[in-house]
Amino acid sequence: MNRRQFLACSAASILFPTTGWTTAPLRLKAGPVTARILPEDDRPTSMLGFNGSTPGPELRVRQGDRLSVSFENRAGQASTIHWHGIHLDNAMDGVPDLTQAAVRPGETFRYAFDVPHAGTYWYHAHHRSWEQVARGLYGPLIVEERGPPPVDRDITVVLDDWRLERNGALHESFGNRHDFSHAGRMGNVARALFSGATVRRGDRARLRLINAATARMFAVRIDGGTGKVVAHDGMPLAEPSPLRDLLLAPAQRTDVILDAAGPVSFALGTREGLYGLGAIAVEGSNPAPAASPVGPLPAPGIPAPDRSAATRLTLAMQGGAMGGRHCGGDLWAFNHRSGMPDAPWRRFARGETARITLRNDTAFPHGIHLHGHHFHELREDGSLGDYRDTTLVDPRRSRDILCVFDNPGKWLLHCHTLAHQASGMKTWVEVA
Ligand SMILES: [Cu+2]
Repeated sequence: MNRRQFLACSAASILFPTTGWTTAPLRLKAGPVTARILPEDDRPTSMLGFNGSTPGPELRVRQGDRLSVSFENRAGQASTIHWHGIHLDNAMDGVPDLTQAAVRPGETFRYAFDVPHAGTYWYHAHHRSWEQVARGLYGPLIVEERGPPPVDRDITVVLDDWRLERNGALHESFGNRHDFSHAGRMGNVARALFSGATVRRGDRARLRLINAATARMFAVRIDGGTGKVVAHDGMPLAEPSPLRDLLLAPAQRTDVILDAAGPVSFALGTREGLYGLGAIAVEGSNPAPAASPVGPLPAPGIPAPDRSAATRLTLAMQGGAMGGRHCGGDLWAFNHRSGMPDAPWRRFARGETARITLRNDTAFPHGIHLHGHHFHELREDGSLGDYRDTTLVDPRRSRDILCVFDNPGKWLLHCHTLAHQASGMKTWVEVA
């Protein structure tokens, strides 16, 4: 990232549209949009979006509600919508050729499902996602608690990067083999996009961070107040932890509750130093700032898994540049198999608990996402860690997860570096 781009990112914050509460049927129309990523005196960028914008509108529902969305595909290519992190009805999961046929251009598909857990989620295209998400086909999905924590502001912060030409156009290097065999499609401009532009000094703000990038691990520093991390991937932490620098793999989310002392700024940690992503401005001051400490979000009421009976499995990640050889047939593989097998990697009885060792035998980090479920990360000492739907595994390291497979259906399991997913690092499981 050069100095011009660093300066570009000090520009005023960009807002994306939000909807109000909704249980009524919604329409999401995918199609071409013009996005303002570079500053005003620079050129706009032609992208894809929903209802005229990228990110698409923030959808807000309450826990336990039914979300009903009519997806109208005017994107000019087949597509689907995946509702990332929601424990939903399998037929609504939006995976082409696994849970539905891709929706052809000009066609409409009705998604309707119950939303069982509160938290910060997002929706995104799941057909040729390495290209369609990079072109802008995604948006936030916020599920409000029935008894939300008292805050003065609730602001969604979408983190993304884009690979742009000097004239502001998206670089048409989609499918670039070098990207696919290395860390994926990295942008040369990165931003934080906000659902709200301002806070008052003294406001308690809930910040919902979503990494919508197709490849970038966002190392994020937040300045401008004292905060606590209260949730990862939508799921509350039993005890909020002090806000330090955050690291979000693609598709991961983190909720922070922060008492604002000034403008709340976001910066990306890079090898060359901090890169400004944008800031929420301060306007006025709160006459009655919250005095109580930040407590945990309402517990999701998920029973602790029975570990004693857990099935032991290993899923090894292979391939890529500088990686070990494998016989999978594409750039990347799980257990020496590239791409979708006809039969699931594993069939689980409904309710079965599995302890899966995710072993990264490659030279790159991978954020591994399981559809339709969350799972516990296990710490080195074997204790239960964060409850997530996407877990980051560093190069040459492994991480154990513990998952109760209680949602029936066919569920994708893949790397959320979308170029890796597209070139082999995916499989699926079946819960029956
Ligand atoms: Cu990967």
